[in-house]
Amino acid sequence: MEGVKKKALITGITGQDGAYLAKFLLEKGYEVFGIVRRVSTPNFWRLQYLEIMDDIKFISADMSDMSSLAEAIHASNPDEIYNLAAQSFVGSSFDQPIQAADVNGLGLLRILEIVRNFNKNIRVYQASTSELYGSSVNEDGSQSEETPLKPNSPYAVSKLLALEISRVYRESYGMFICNGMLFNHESPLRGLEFVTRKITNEVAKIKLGLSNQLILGNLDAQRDWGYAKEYVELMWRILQYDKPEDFVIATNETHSVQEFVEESFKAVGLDWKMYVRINEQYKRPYEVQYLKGDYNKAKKLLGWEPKTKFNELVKLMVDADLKRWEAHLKGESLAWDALNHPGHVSYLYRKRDE
Ligand code: NAP
Ligand code: F7E
Repeated sequence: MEGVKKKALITGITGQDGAYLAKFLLEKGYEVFGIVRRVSTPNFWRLQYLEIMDDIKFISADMSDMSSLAEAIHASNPDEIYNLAAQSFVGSSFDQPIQAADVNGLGLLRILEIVRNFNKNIRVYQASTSELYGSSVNEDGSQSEETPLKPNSPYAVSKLLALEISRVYRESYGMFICNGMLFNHESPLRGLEFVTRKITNEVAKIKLGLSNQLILGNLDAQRDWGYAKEYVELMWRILQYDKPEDFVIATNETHSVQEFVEESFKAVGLDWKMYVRINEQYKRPYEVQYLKGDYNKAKKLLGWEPKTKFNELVKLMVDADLKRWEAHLKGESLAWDALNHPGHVSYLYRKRDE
C-alpha cells in the first residue's frame, strides 16, 4: 500500500496551518514531507501537541535558499506542494520588509522555478491572504475574488508578488497553481503575537491570577475570523478541484478586536474594562481596518461552508489557554512548553538516504 500513497510536501509545517494540514493529510493517507529550517530553539510544539512528529519526514531547507528547496522537492518528489512558509506577522514586515519580500514573494518563485524544471505536474497551493485587499471593498461591504487588490503593508506586497507570479506561471506554462485567499483564521495553535491568541492567553493568565493587564493597540480594527482547523481542509479541496483556480476562504462575518476582547473576558466571567490598556507601540503605521470575506465561490464549487461561529472560536481558544496554564500551575510537563522540545528532529529525510 505504501507505493500508492499520495505525497505532499508542506513548507511552514511547524506553523499553525502547517501542523493542522499535516495532520489532515496524514489522516487522508498521504505520505507527508515537511521542510524545517535550522533555528536556535527548535519549534515543534504544534506537531508534538497534535502527536504527529513521528509520522512526518522532515527535510532541512529555507525559503530563501534555492538549492535546499530544490533538494527538498527532488527528494520528496511530491504530488502536491503546500507553500505555507512565510514571515506571516504583518507588524514585523514593517521592521523587516526585505526579508518578507524574499521569503514570502521570491520564496514562491523559487519553488515554481524548481517545479517548472523538475515536474510540471506537481500541484502547488499558495497561501495567499485577505491582507491583499487593504482598504478595498465591494459595494455589499465584503471582499471576493474579484475585489481590486490594494496591499498596504510590506507583508501584503510580498504576497502580491506571489499571487501575481503564480498566475503568470499558470497561464504561461499550464502549471496547476492555486491561491487560497484566506481571511484570518485562528486556533489554540496560533502564534502568541497575533491579536486573538495574545488576548486569550492573557485572559487565561488574568483569570488564574498570573497577570493583571492586557495591553493592545487598535481595538477598532475589524476582522473576519475563522477556525484554522477547518480552513486547512479547503487547501486540500482547492488542489483536488479539476481546474487550477483561486478561492476566498472566510466566514462572511466581521468583528472588531474589541468584540474579541469582550467575548474572551465574558468566557471567564470578568469585566474587560478593568484590565485592557492601550499602547501606541501595538498600532501599525498603515492599518487594514476592515475585512469580511465573500466565500460564495468556494461554497458553490467546493461545497464548503464554515462551521465554527465567532463566539465558539473565542471560547475554544480561551478554554485551551486556561487548560495550559492550569496544567502549568500543577507542574505538569506540556508539549507546548518550549523547554520541553527535542533539540533536533530525529530523522532528516534526504534523497541520498534512499
Ligand atoms: P505561522 O504560524 O507564522 O507559520 C509560518 C511558518 O513558516 C513556520 O513554520 C515558519 O517556520 C515558516 N517559515 C518562516 N520563514 C521561513 C523560511 N525562511 N524558511 C522556511 N520556513 C519558514 O503562519 P500560519 O498562520 O500557519 O500561516 C500559514 C500561511 O498562511 C502563511 O504563509 C501566512 O502568511 C498565510 N496566511 C495566514 C493567515 C492566518 O490568518 N493564519 C491568513 C492568510 C494567510 P518556523 O517555525 O521555523 O518559524
Ligand atoms: O492583527 C490589531 C491589528 O496581528 C489583527 C496574519 O495571519 O491575518 C493575520 O494578520 C488586528 C490588526 O493579524 C494588537 O492592528 C490591536 O488590525 O492578529 P493580527 P493580521 O495583521 O490581521 C492575515 C489574513 C494574514 O495573512 C497574516 O499572515 O488586530 N491589533 N492590538 C493588534 N494586533 C496584534 N498583533 N497585537 C496587538 O496588540
